[in-house]
Amino acid sequence: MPQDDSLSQSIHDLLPGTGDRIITLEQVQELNKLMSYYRCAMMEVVTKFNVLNEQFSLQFDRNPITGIKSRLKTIRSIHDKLERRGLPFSLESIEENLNDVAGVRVICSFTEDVHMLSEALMQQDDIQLIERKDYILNPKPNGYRSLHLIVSVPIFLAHEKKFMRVEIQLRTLAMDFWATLEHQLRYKKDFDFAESMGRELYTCAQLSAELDERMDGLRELVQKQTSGGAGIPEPRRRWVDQSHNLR
Ligand code: 0O2
Repeated sequence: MPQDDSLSQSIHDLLPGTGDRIITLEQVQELNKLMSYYRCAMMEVVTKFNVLNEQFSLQFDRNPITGIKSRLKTIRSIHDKLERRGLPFSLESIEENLNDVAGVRVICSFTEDVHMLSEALMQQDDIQLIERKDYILNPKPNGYRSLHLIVSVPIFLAHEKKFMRVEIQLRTLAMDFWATLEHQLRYKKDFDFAESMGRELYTCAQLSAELDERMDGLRELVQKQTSGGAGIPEPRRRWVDQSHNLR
């Protein structure tokens, strides 16, 4: 490894135990390029959801999305995940074996929004569905609920079009609340996660599912009363008319 190569050095620092392996500057640049492609794909997906939110908020006078988070896996966790699976750490291996280098999490208002947004996204002709896991219909044994999509999305570079995979997690506020706290509790360092805590978390997951159901019921009620079952309600004014101040 060339001593003056700070990128290469940082990869060596990130990957202890690979000190004896030669990482060339070219390889580091290729890895950086791949990560930037994943970042672009992530941005494409985030934009798609922002556009859908804009359109649905105009159409139905409410925002189906309350927040969008995105994250790029670190080189260290990419390396560790491949190592855990006994797979090589190479550019080809990353692209071939990992679906979640780029991740987008969409937090929705209601359960119905989760499915409505996922359908709207999948109707877009540049998106390819690779895998769909509906943990809302079939929650994990610990109570985890979310809709997971692995999609392939094109990014348009100066001279080529490249398809990149992105993991999308769609969930309601209640599902996100539970998953965020469960993740924090479960991965607390130096703490033995007792079985009884798992049971308590499962009960909390059921409570959060009940909360979603009840909120969905209220939303249906409001929708029926406001639209009278006929057509789309008038969009609410979000901007106050300030023109009188200009006189
Ligand atoms: P991070 O840091 O959030 O990315 P995979 O490991 O993805 O190849 P798997 O296990 O089949 O294979 O994937 P799955 O079931 O689709 O879950 C992947 C991601 O969903 C996880 O990523 C979590 O973000 C989330 N997830 C899945 N199950 C749970 C759960 O029980 N609790 C919580 N809080 N989140 C969950 P990572 O890589 O674990 O972490």
